[in-house]
Amino acid sequence: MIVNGRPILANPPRTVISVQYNLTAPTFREIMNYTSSYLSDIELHCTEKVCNKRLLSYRLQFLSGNLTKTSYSNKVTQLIETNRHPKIIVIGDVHGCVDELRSLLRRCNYLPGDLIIFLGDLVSKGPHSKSVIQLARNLNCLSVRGNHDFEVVRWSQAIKNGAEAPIFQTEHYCIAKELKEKDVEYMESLPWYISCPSLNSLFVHAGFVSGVRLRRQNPRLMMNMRSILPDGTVTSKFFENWPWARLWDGPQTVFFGHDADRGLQQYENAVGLDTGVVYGGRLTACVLPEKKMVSVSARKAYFMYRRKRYT
Ligand SMILES: [Mn+2]
Repeated sequence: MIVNGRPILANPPRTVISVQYNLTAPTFREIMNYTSSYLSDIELHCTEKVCNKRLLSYRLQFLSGNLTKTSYSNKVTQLIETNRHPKIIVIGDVHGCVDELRSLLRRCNYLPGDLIIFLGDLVSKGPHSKSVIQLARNLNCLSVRGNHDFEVVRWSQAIKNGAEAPIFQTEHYCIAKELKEKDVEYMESLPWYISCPSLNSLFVHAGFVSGVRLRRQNPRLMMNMRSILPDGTVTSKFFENWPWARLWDGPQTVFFGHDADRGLQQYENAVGLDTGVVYGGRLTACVLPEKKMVSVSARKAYFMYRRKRYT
């Protein structure tokens, strides 16, 4: 769309949306308490690169529009035991590709009693976000919280709190509007990470920073990070030579998604399973405890692939 000779983005910067909200702002302290978990990619960029008061205040304005006391899940983590499950099927980013998900489960020989753990981003970009959530609920699957799941949760809470529809109806908003109460509850219940001591394994959407205790890991980074630069900067950007997983030295094995650019990643202590099904790639599972890789190809590309590479 072109307005006044300028192209208007389909997904406008958050700051544009923010102006529509006129809810009472929480105190600055309250906002800051929540900020680390409420920033997504664009905002992350702002905090790291822009020390501009105006931008900051816009961003906070946006946050205040959606924030309520109830909007933050306290469930940081979830512990699981394996002896109850013959096998655990860990699945990378599904992004609404429910047909591929069903094929994958068949190919993994999923049987009742097996435990499915999703690595987040169940929704968005692909065709059947709602069906994926319903399947996940029906099969009692676990999942960690992905950045897109989080955006949907944020919108459903905003809607519940009386927020008006945005001028540009973003995909996350549309998904949130469609969901039933039970779907929303499921999405809200997703933890930042899951740990399974008996398999010496951790499950997270984006990643962890090596050397930081699990309880001290930043939720925003757990949902968004892709690279750790030589100077220690943790970023959601794709710097080809600096995947965070290369620095992870265990002792647990981390299973993660979120990084379709790099595709399947197999380090000694970290396994990346986002193989870009929604871009026409594959949907991949790792079946534990054997660590057997199983994947199916996408029926088609549902979403155009475009991401800047940095070096
Ligand atoms: Mn993601």
